[in-house]
Amino acid sequence: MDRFVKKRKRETDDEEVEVTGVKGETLTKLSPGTSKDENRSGLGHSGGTVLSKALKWRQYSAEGLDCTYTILYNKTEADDLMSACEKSLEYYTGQTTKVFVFGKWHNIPRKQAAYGDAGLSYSYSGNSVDAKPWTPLLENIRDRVSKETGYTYNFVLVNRYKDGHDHMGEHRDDERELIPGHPIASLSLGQPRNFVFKHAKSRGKNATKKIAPVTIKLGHGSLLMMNHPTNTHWYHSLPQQKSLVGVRINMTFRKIDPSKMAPGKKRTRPAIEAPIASSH
Ligand SMILES: O=C(O)CCC(=O)C(=O)O
Repeated sequence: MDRFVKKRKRETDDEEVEVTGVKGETLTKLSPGTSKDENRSGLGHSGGTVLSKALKWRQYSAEGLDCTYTILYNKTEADDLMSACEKSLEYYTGQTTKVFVFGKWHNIPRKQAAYGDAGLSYSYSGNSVDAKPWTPLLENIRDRVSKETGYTYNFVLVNRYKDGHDHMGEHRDDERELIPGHPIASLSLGQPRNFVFKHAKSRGKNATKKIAPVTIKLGHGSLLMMNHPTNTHWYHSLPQQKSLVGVRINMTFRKIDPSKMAPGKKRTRPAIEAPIASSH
């Protein structure tokens, strides 16, 4: 297929974002459909995801990549949510802020927390942390995301980046306990940052294919839907942007099947972020 990459201005502000897709494809118009998860009226359809028609969605498509992006909260709403998050969210401390990579413990280059339904846990690199119970603030955001996307979520991973030095290495959200085919909804507040997708076959020196990365600038109040099969074929990362000084909070809403969380092997993330990333 004839792919293109071009720069565009966002409708909502003056930030430039890179749009990658398939020539001839309409980026924002979505046809009607119903959710796999639950039926909702007034929603459009993209991949497996049912999207609210009240919002303006942008489609990102490439080989095996299907993402949709919108501004879910306007600036005032997003500012309020950001300050409420800063006041109320509690991040991991102590040993749970570290990962074991290449034989050494490293501090995670950001803060993390997990909230969700009772019994769900978040584990990585030898650590396993129970999800904290939903707070009213997070329930409110979760329910809004559900309403606009037609899917329900029982878990959220929160990442806080104090500035452009904090980052996240390349990884896929393809853990066994995630319900297959269920999208991951990524809500961003605060400092806009670049979010980079790389195709699994085009990473590093063992690359077998040449597929251009896809970069999306995630704005304040934005929602990015990572639809199936994106996380099967594409790694994603939040690289350092050292000149940026603002705080950013990201929430990835997920649906976990508790029966798939094998005792002692409960994982919501690969044990290490992909070694190719220079993140730790
Ligand atoms: O902060 C971000 O946007 C990245 C979050 C992410 O990659 C994840 O939670 O898996």
